[in-house]
Amino acid sequence: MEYKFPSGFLWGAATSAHQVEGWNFNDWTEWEKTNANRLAKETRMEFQEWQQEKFPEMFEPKNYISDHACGHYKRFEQDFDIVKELGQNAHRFSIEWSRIEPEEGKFDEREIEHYQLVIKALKERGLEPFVTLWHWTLPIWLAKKGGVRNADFPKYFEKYVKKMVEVLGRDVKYWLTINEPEIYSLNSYYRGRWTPQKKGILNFYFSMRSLMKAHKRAYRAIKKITPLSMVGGVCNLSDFKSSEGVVNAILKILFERFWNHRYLRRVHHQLDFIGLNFYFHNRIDYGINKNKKEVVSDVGWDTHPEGIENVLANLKRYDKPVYITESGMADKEDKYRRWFIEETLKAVSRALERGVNIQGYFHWSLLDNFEWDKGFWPRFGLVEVNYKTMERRIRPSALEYAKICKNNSINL
Ligand code: IFM
Repeated sequence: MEYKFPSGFLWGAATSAHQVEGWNFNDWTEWEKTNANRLAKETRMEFQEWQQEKFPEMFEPKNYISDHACGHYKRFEQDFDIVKELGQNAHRFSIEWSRIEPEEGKFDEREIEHYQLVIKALKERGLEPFVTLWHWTLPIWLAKKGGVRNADFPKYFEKYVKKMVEVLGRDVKYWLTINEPEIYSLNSYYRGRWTPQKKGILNFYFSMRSLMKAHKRAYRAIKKITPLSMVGGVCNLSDFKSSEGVVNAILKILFERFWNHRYLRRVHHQLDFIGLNFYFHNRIDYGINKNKKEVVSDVGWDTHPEGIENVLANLKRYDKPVYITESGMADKEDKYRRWFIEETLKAVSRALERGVNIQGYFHWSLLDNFEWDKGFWPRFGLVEVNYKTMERRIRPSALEYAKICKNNSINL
């Protein structure tokens, strides 16, 4: 049986500036330089033997330096040709704040022009731009002032956002303010794994609070300048399932409330749509993440694509359009990606049948790219990147995804 997606459904893939562009200068590039040796050493404790054997590059400090990344800053036109060839009609990317405002209050006109060209290149190929305004990297001057934890962070963000909307707003309908505030706060301000490596529940709380305020300010600013634009936020939500027993059922409700709904409940009046990033499934059994781990990705994450149905159904309460702004898996050999995409999209079709207003799907990612503190070894791309030659090679799963995009349908 064939399932037809609603007409006008957007099909695409996503990237973020720091992970693909190359030649950045921001808080992450500086952190990478001082932490590369440590990260290479810690790998032995963090990853299993099969991962260490499959990806020996994880032991090399240079794996942790983003440097030229995928060179997408210079190759964006060729990369968008691939997107077009793959039958997609939309594309999600992010703007690198540190390029735009390298010094406080000084905007770099040449970099603004760069992103104008990026958007023009997308439009010329019939690709609807979804523009993320902040995907985790900060200009150095702002990081020095305490970044997200500076009480004025929301104001700094608003100023940058206003500038972006003034110069790009004519050609952009869809804006995404902040990527995954909960994942950023968790890793940078609770676990202390990412720059600026702060720890503790209070740090997490204040980081989230600041990002919520920043989102709200950005929303109002964008709508004031371009009232017809659509402004969304991007959350990384989990599928929670509980094993038997009252305790597990209660734990499930609490985790779901805290992780999936705390941010959304607070910002939903300032959202025209919800951006959902889906990767994680959590079985609660007197503890979190007691998963069966039937299919595990290269980074060791349990993949449970059908879980997206449950998460989508739970978003119905907000009564907003939903775009799946990320969903994907690290799979160097492309063994599971086709299965993963198909199972995800079948689950999406079931959620549509259940009345969830889903309007688009963006696979993470278009290209293999720089995966933050793990560096280059995880391969999330529909398109493989040879980091030595910068050559691109379309993976077989991408061709299968292309069929779905072109037909706007999937065989159930
Ligand atoms: O690479 C990241 C991306 O930057 C944010 N969402 C999850 C992806 C995979 O970890």
